[in-house]
Amino acid sequence: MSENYENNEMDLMEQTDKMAKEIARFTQKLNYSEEAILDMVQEQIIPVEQFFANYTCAIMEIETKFKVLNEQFSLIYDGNPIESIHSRVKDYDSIIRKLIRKNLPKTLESIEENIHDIAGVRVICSFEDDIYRLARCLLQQDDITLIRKKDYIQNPKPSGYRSLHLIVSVPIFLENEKKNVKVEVQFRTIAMDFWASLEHKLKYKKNIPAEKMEMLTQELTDCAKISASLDSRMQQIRNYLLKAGA
Ligand code: 0O2
Repeated sequence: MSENYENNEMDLMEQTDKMAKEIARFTQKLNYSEEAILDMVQEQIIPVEQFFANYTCAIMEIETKFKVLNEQFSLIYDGNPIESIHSRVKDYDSIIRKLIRKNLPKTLESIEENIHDIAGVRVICSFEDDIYRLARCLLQQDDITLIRKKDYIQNPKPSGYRSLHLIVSVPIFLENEKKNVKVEVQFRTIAMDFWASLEHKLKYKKNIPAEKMEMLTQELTDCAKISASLDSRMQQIRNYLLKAGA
């Protein structure tokens, strides 16, 4: 037995030696091609990084516009109309999933042409009136072009989802060019956002039994009605206070 062990040991040593030589040869080859691979990766990655950087810049432009409006409104009206602003660049996975769902080509050109919410800015207000006022102010700026408007406040989705969505195009100024970039702006009241966040969580929960899911969905639809009613009543109180000069 021990002999076998020894023999095995010898075999292993020989094999290891052979393998080490193979690896050295392979690594030498790899060293050469590694640079080529790196060059290739750089060539592919830089345009993708630039592509997404444009959306980050467009978000900065839009955010600044809202910060300016918020500042100005706070001087004219009572308090700031914007409670908070949240922005994000859509992640690559979600973009690809959307392309697959819509049966679109998976190229940067196709993404730029067909996916309108790569850059997303969510503006949260206390009152519905502020949403429409801010939207109007944004759209009247001469560098902003409206591409599409979906008013889910006037026409809520069957689920109860409410929000005002604008797809706008905004110019960004790069080293040697001006580029128009699309941004999706979602305006919500605090109540709309509260509801949508919970509903979004429910949508992505996979392990809820079907009948429980149906019950929770119904419950959320009821909550959406309560939330819409709350927004409307709060708006009325605010209108009264404004009229009373409070
Ligand atoms: P995420 O993670 O927020 O980015 P389109 O963009 O026009 O091709 P769609 O769905 O017709 O696709 O556009 P729509 O209706 O304007 O909705 C786009 C975004 O609005 C969604 O993005 C959500 O953020 C939000 N939204 C729309 N409907 C609902 C809803 O019923 N519930 C909730 N919670 N959010 C909603 P994504 O890409 O779905 O997701």
